[in-house]
Amino acid sequence: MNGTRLLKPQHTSETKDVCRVVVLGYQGVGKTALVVRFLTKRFLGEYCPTLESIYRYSSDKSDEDDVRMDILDTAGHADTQSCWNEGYALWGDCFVLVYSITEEISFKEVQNLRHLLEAAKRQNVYFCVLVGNKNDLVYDRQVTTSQGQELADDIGCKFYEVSACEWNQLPQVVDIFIDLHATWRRSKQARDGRPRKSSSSTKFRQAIQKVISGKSSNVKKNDSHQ
Ligand SMILES: Nc1nc2c(ncn2[C@@H]2O[C@H](COP(=O)(O)OP(=O)(O)O)[C@@H](O)[C@H]2O)c(=O)[nH]1
Ligand SMILES: [Mg+2]
Repeated sequence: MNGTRLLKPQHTSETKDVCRVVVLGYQGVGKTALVVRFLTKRFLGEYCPTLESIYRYSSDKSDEDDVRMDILDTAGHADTQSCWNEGYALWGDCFVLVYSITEEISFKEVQNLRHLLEAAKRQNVYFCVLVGNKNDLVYDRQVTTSQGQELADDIGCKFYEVSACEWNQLPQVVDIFIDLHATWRRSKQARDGRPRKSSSSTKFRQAIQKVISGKSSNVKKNDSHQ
């Protein structure tokens, strides 16, 4: 966890509705590309491989249906149990396990990470999703879609195959984070005994669809690979 200090969650009124998401996976699988795509809608191409950062995401709404997330984009070092017990597992509510469909070793790594996560969280509630990235590189594929789906079924989580670099796959990339947040919030509200409000995720997806189809004025759309 070079550079990023993970503090024990303090559930103040300021942070209690913020969902903490940890993005994990082998180096170079596209973790940063996916996070940057979700946050900025852009694909930059090159990202600092050793930079570990926490990003605050907040939807533009002021009602209770707000989507607020702190997203920790990790940069390796997630392969020891102590790192888990003291850091990621304590900090995170949700985990995005990312591999590249072009690298079998990265698929093995998510299986390893899954065991570390389970061991660290034990009985505690957490949510995760499995993401196979780089599905634009089908000719270099080393991990089949059914292998990914089988692993997700085994973990009991949702599975996505996406490409961070393909502009038309932005909705799927958004779904990864928004669905995870929705699951986290439903569980939290059930635990808090609060009645469930209708989710804002549908409205959010509609807004993204508008951006993609060029109906929104505040995001440039002339980039098939941005
Ligand atoms: N072809 C392709 N390349 C990608 C994709 N996502 C990321 N990359 C590239 O993979 C490399 C590593 O990406 P990065 O996000 O830094 O990986 P990280 O180490 O897991 O954070 C960069 O050169 C990216 O441009 C994708 O979906 N398709
Ligand atoms: Mg990175």
